[in-house]
Amino acid sequence: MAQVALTIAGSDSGGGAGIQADLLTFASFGLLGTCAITAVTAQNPDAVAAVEPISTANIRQQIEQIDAYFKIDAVKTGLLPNAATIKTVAQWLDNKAKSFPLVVDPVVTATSGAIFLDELTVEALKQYLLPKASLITPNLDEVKILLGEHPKNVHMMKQSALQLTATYGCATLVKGGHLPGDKLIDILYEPDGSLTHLEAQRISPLNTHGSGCTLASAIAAGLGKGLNLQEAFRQAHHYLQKLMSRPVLLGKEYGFALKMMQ
Ligand code: PXL
Repeated sequence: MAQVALTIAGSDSGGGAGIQADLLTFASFGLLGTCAITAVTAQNPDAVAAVEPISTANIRQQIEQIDAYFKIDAVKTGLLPNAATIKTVAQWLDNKAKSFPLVVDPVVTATSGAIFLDELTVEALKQYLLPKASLITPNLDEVKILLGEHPKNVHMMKQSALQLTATYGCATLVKGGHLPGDKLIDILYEPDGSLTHLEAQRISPLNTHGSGCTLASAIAAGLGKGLNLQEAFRQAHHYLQKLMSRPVLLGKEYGFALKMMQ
């Protein structure tokens, strides 16, 4: 029987991030992808022109319809645009009592700066959702918003991962793509104290829009297939490297676009 993954996230009209990246990733890993759309953005790889939240009543219905029909093997959350949406998702998760792994990508800002969650929303994320996660996947900007300090080196990334895991009881993947230098370093810290450190070479110039969504949904896919977290992380990391090493050429630049032709 096919495994089923659910992404609860925003739509990216440019196709590179959000729901579109998640569903593509689930399919690449052989899972059946389902989605609950939390917000509709109007954007292209240069800029986000608009973000319109979907009503919580509609989001709840999207999730309930999926839940009523499918046995869900993994859930990934992305952009949750306000506190009411976060509470809606958290309420549903409470009723499910952890029957699947939950990967929370704590999307707080977009690279373009156009998506920005206010303080109330960040507080709701910390209070209601992060404690329910199996894994959270902050980038360095999101670590700063969650902990108050921007990691400046690998040692600080490890300390941040440790602190987030201690606070929320989940595994933490700190993505180091925003550190300067040629090496891209990601650090996974698990509640049992194990640390996995994966490196890659920075490829530039490359538009990496959507890479965070893809990594998180690839891990969710692996977990949904029954892999342990370390193995799911390794496979997701490898998948992303493969995509980035074969970028499609867009109009203006080498874009990542995540539409690798098979
Ligand atoms: O990568 C963060 C992100 C998540 N979700 C949506 C986005 C973006 C970044 O632009 O557009 C819908």
